[in-house]
Amino acid sequence: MDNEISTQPHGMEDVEIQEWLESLDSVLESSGPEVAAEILERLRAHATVNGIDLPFTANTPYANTIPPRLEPLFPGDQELERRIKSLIRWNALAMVVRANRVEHNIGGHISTYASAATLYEVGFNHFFRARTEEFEGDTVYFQGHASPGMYARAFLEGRISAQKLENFRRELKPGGGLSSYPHPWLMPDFWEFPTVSMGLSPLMAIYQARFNRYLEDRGLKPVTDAKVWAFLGDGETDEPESLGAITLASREKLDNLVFVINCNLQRLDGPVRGNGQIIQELESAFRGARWNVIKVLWGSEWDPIFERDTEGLLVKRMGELVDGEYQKLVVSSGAYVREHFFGSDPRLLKLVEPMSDESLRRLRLGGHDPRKVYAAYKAAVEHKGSPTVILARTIKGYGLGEAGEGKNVTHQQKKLNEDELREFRSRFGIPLNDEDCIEVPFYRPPEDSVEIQYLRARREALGGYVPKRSVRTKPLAADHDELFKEFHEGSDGREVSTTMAFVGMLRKMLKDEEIGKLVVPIVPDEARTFGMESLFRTAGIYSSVGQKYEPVDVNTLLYYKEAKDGQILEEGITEAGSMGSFIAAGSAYATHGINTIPFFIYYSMFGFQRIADFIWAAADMRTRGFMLGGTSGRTTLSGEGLQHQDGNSQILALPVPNIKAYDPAFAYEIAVIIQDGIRRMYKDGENVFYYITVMNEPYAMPPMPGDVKDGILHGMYCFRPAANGKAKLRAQLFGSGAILNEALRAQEILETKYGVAADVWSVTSYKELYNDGIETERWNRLHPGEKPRVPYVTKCLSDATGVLIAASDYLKTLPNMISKWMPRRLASLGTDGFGRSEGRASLRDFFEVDSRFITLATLHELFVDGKVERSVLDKAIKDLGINADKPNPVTS
Ligand SMILES: Cc1ncc(C[n+]2csc(CCOP(=O)(O)OP(=O)(O)O)c2C)c(N)n1
Ligand SMILES: [Mg+2]
Repeated sequence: MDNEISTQPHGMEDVEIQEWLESLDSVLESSGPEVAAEILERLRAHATVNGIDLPFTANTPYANTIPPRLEPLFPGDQELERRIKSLIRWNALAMVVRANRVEHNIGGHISTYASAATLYEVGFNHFFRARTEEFEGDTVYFQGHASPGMYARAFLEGRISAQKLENFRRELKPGGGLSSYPHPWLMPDFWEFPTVSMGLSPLMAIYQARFNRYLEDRGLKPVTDAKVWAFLGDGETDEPESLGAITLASREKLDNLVFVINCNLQRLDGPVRGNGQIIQELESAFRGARWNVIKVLWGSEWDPIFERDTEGLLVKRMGELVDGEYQKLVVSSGAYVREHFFGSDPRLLKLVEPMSDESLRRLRLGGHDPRKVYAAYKAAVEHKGSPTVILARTIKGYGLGEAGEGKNVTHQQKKLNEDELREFRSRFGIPLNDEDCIEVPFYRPPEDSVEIQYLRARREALGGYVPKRSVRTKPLAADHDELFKEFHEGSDGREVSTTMAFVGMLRKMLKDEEIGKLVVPIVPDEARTFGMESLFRTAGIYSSVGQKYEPVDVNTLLYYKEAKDGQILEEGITEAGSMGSFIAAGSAYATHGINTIPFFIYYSMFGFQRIADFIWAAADMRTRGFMLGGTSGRTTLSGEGLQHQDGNSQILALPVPNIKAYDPAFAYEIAVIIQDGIRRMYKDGENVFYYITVMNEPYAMPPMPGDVKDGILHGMYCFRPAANGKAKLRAQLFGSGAILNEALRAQEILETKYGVAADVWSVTSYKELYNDGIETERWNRLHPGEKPRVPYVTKCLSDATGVLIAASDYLKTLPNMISKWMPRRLASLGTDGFGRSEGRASLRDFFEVDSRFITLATLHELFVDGKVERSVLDKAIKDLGINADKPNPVTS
């Protein structure tokens, strides 16, 4: 082993060190820790001035942060709490074992909760305050695969029936089951936060804690001491999102935030850092980010040994072992621990001489000792000025013994043999005999038992049960005809982009009596790109400390105004963080009982493509609000090239079931969509949210052509019918977003040059049309005896004559997916392939989506139908200036 401690005493050196330590002890005793810290600080400065090169370390020794003398008294009945915890351990294990007996490989996790039980139970019995009428409650993000523990507790609390436990991971059974992990979508009265895609919950928790402050600073909720708790795995911290936002938390002084990292030193395959120390690594990262770090490494049994160790040898020894060795030690016999851990130095051996091997084996780790955990939690909730992270050492699969305790395979252990079950039963004192216990029945003591009475009393004292989700808002009136009317009228020839039109709507919404305060504009450092800088001054940029400096542009009209009651969340360059804010704001209707309406506007390529998993979590969480993909469209965004030009996001929005995705072309379409969206989400309480792509290409916004609201919302309507509907050559052109204008130009070319009369349709949402189509098909399949229903697309096109051509700024698959419900063959134009740094006209030529290609596609379809001669096509290619041998955009 590296770094072995010398077994030889150091002579004089040791005496000197001893003297220094003793004088520090006496300062500590006579003048307290602050003076001691001051002296050390001065010593450090003095050493530096005198040229002593002290190495930088953000680490403290491998020991508990809170010394025993500062430990508070444990306020609960420790023995009773242990018994309750044991019952929960048993039922959590029983759920998984039983589920896998019924259906092999249905899965579930035993060892995660087994390692975290004390961390949760101390929270449940003493810290997690429920949401009540009077108090907003603490917010708890549970580690996803520890869910059996939360279910087992809710079973003891009488909140979940035995039948539901029986149907863990079998949600489709009669009477319902329990979802594998925390999914508010599936259990909307229970789970609040989806956490199982690892790495998302730490970031979401940080932005939740910050959003809570935002609500307070803007006067939308009272200032309280409510906390946000996030329970994470140590392996989970490898996800970049886990630590990616920790500096925001300290910068914002989020002392309402507590991370608890369950450091069992293992992940799924094996050790998190076999050759290192994950706890020390995390400590330095968090301390470096200025968090309050509390290490809970050793249980109370270690305290007397530390006390005997006046030379600091034990702490030194603890700091030497790598995690792989620790993992081995915790599953080894007392004799092994004595030989391999204490045996490195005779002085260490002497420290434990009076202890039996059995008592050495029973030396608990900090995360399994309620007193140590309580002390850490209490210090965390009382700490001021920065967020706290608790690094708690535990054993993965604690209590599973031979069945998996501390073993590399433990994460996936789902079955226990009879002996293992009996051993577990005995270890945790579950009142089941040898025979009964191998059936792994759920066990709940009678209602009047001391255990149930205690558990209920504790939760009552903390305001009720956790987790529990409820919708706590009153619906809005959402009567906004007046607000949006102006946008139905067009721009009177003035050229504006749909982004500008949206910003105009946002500005008006911010002034609205009902929703003005509730609107939360969120932007990741792109406000100027979207022409939103005018809002800086009027709405203000949220800053928890106001504005401590005079902005450089203070003399301009649109200066960069930060304010404590600022409304805009200017997140900086973090789409993930912005999404964290979006989720917090869009779920405040449940978390806080406040109908905040987030509008998150960003570079569309960096949305679904970059942070799709957060969007998925938002969907699961029933988040409401509007995501706006700015500068969208592969050919609409000129100049930016391959990385930025988005022809994907409307496709990537398809898999998220409850997101409504629109690609509007005109201001009135956006107005109709947003107005209806606010109504659906905030008045009718629908669990949907919106994705709207907006563009930066300026053009005149037309007035709404009659009452086409239904068509806009359903996904298509006829925007401009052909002048001569009776013409011999007929076509239907489908355009979306900015490409609709190309279809309109093609309509003109076709009419004037080729005698083709084309109707032009605005397709606002291929996703809506697709969902309607597949649902109609499904209904018809399931109800063969009834009058078949007709898809909306089919209905729209029932009288439409001629050939069919669709063009969008997205992949061709978008229109293709609805073509089967069209009356005839569809020709699709789209932007499959990598973008280019170019102007719009060249890009549309390159991707073959401009008016010329729409014209050509129309003529070609007519040619295939035998309606026009080949020569017309040949001439058109020439007249339209199309290079037939141009490179294929899909592959070039
Ligand atoms: C993003 C993501 N990747 C992979 C997984 C699969 N997975 C579930 S649990 C787990 C290991 C967890 O280890 P750790 O975070 O240390 O938690 P522990 O169970 O040890 O408390 C893995 C890889 C996941 N849920 N999410
Ligand atoms: Mg782990």
